[in-house]
Amino acid sequence: MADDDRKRASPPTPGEPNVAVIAKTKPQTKRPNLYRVLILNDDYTPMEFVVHVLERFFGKDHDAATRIMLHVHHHGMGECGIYTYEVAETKVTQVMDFARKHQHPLQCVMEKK
Ligand code: TYC
Repeated sequence: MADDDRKRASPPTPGEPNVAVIAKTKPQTKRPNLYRVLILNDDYTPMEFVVHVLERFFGKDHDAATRIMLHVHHHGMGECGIYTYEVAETKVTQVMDFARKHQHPLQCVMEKK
């Protein structure tokens, strides 16, 4: 409710209770839902290809990309980044299209945080 729409306190009327209404203003900031983008291990996608994907689509430097790729290689799954819904969805589509184009079975998924 805008300030101007709020009920003004009436002047006190003799003999009536003098009551003021205080309207709380809801904070206008809402945190967006966030989504983790994950890549999955497989036996066929070359390690260098995964490193390249992490550099190209997730802005990782070579060392960070290599660390994430090795984590996925050893643990089966790893986090590429955390984004709002539309950005996460775009990243997943870009990675899946790029992997398909190069005929690698690399899988990329998103999950709500
Ligand atoms: N396991 C793959 C190999 O040995 C490498 C790999 C790492 C594949 C991470 C996918 O998300 C992945 N060539």
